[in-house]
Amino acid sequence: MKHALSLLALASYACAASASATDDGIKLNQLGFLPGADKVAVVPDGAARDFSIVRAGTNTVVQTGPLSPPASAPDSGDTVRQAHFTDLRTPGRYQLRVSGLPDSPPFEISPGAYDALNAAALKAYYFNRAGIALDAAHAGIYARAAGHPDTHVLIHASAASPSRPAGSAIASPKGWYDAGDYNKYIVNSGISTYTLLAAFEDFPAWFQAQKLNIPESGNGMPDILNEARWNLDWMLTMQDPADGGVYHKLTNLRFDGMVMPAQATQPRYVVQKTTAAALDFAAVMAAASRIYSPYDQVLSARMLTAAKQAWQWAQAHPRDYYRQPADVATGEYGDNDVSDEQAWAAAELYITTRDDSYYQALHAPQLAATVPSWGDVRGLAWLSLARHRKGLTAAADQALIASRVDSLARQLAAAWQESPYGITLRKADYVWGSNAVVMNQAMWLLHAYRLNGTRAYLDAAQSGLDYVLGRNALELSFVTGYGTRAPRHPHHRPSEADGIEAPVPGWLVGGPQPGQQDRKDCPAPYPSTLPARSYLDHVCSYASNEIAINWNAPLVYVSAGLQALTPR
Ligand code: G3I
Ligand code: 9MR
Repeated sequence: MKHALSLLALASYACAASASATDDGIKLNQLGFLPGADKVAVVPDGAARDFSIVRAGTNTVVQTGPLSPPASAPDSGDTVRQAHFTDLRTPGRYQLRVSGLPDSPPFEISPGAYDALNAAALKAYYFNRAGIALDAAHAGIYARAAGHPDTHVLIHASAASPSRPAGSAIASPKGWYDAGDYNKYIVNSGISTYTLLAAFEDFPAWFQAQKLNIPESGNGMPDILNEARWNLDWMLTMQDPADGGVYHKLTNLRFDGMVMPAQATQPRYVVQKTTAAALDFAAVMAAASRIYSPYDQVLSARMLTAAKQAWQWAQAHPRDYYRQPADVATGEYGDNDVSDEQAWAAAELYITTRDDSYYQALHAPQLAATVPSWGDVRGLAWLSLARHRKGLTAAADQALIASRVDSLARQLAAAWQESPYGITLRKADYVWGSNAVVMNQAMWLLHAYRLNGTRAYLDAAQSGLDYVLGRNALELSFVTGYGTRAPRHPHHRPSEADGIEAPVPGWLVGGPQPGQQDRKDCPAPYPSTLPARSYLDHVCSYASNEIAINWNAPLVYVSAGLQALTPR
């Protein structure tokens, strides 16, 4: 039933999308803006030369302005103009009007524009918890039975050791499901958990005040730390106490069908210890150790010991790359260059211990700054160093830290200025998970803004959130449940299998990218091969419409950061 509905929805969506290639509507952030934010909409080029803003559902004009000159946007195959209305600061509900086009979706100007979005993006992690029943008091209509207790997880042959031979069992409960699938991967957990912890480190007041209504709420710990703890507890079980090595993943041999967690009962395995897993684990545990220390000294000490042991293991096994065993077919998160993981772990250990030998291990002068992703985490080293710059030892090169953060921000701001849509994405950024690329770019820009107050960085970061909330060629908010037009059929097993029409809310889908690696699994074609339009709101589309913990984390960071940093 649900499948038939989704096909119908797809058919009407595909028509709309192809019609819209020549005459789309107005594209803007469908939630709206903070009063003090930069405010921009994108308008398809036509006869109009100006725009007006009306109170939603009325003809009361509150502002008018000129459209910018037209610019052609090759990534989306259209020609567009921009409408700038930053001066409109009065809270209210509005629509943007351009003659010859339908009015824009309504949007708010409000000091709490992203409150609900931010809480939902974080609550999404609760909905993806393994090993716990979601009760109605916390999950509402998305309540479900527990799945994947992971109390009897087999040691895969690739992970066998003298004290843990192949086929023996360990307990490795809790954690978050990685994405639309039910497996748990240390590499991706690393950047995801870190990014949430970084959001807390940067915006503590915001998160201390936030109430998520999760089972631990009210226990004296901020909910973002409660939620992250669920995954940290699992990560700790992935370290072999005999040698400090860390298993790469906990997985079935094959992906589960589109069923609820409790119905997914294939045997689970831990697979191969890898250098990347040990270093990502070391980085996250070192960071978590300092962040949880005011709340739980025992946990904090345990995390630091675990981090050091994983670091030691990685130094002794510098090139144990992940090799997918022949009998395993789930996600790989493989990576044949772990120099960035090494630098990131060194940075976190240095910040937490103030031991200069870790700073030396970073090789800072040789370490470039790049937009973070699961496979390239060197940027996380720079962001953490910048955040903690005031407490570092004399060994740290302060000027280098500031210049690395600023120079990448400058490049991103240049892309933003040149872009017809006023966004930081360039053609090469439309990869699997492109929406997380733009969110990580925005996260970087916010760090740079915190560092040196360059207003363009804040505005460029805003453009990233605007993009994922509707200022894109598809006129879609890419966050389930938020915005007037949002994904209905994410590649997310619970959303598909729960029998509830609306998907689990608060998830950022992967987004457009021309690879279309799921074409063979999709009953309907993508509407376009253009990078910015190659997207399918169909459950088949794991390459454009899956959700993932590493994609949501920078959305949590950015939606909190804009609220915390945008001048009133
Ligand atoms: O590394 C190459 C790069 O050299 C090249 O320029 C570029 C061109 O497209 O491709 C790069 O490789 C890409 C790789 O990600 C690294 O970014 C592959 O094309 C791309 O297919 C690959 O996608 C990954 C995907 O798994 C398939 O392995 C995604 O990043 C990753 O987010 C996704 O993760 C999956 C998990 O395996 C399983 N759970 C769900 C999760 C989300 O879909
Ligand atoms: O559901 C899987 C998703 O989480 C992964 O990102 C994706 C790529 O590894 O694979 C999905 O599983 C598909 C498999 O790769 C091919 N057959 C169809 C599966 C989806 O039901």
